[in-house]
Amino acid sequence: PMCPHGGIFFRDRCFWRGTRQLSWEAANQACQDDFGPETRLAVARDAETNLFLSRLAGRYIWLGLSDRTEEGVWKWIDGAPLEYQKWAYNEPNNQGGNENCATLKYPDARWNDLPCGDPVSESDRVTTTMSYI
Ligand code: 2F8
Ligand code: CA
Repeated sequence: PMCPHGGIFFRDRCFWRGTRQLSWEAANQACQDDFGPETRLAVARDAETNLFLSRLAGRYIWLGLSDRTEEGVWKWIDGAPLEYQKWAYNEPNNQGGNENCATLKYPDARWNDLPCGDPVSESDRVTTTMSYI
């Protein structure tokens, strides 16, 4: 199957690689603005998708995963239950009590929680939009 706007098809949906550095909320909004109302930050529902996303991104990206509504209760943005998980060692650690959004790190493809408002949290780190229908 083909995806519009240069998207890449994997499993059952289209993914797009973002290029901007945005907060989690702004990145998610950009998904809808750029690719349509059904598009959200990516959900890494299993190991294969997680690795696919990491390779497609080639850099740090936001996942559609947060515990913003209830600390410690991580929820995928599409409402799917959090079954597969790939947190980095000692993560999520809610550093400073303010880390409620998950990133997919690169190149190890493990997850870390970061402040949702961070566009770029370290000089060698780039957070981008990643989205799916
Ligand atoms: O050591 C892991 C730790 O590294 C940083 O904090 C020192 C990350 N925070 C930022 O990059 C803002 C933490 O999220 C991470 O857990
Ligand atoms: Ca963290």
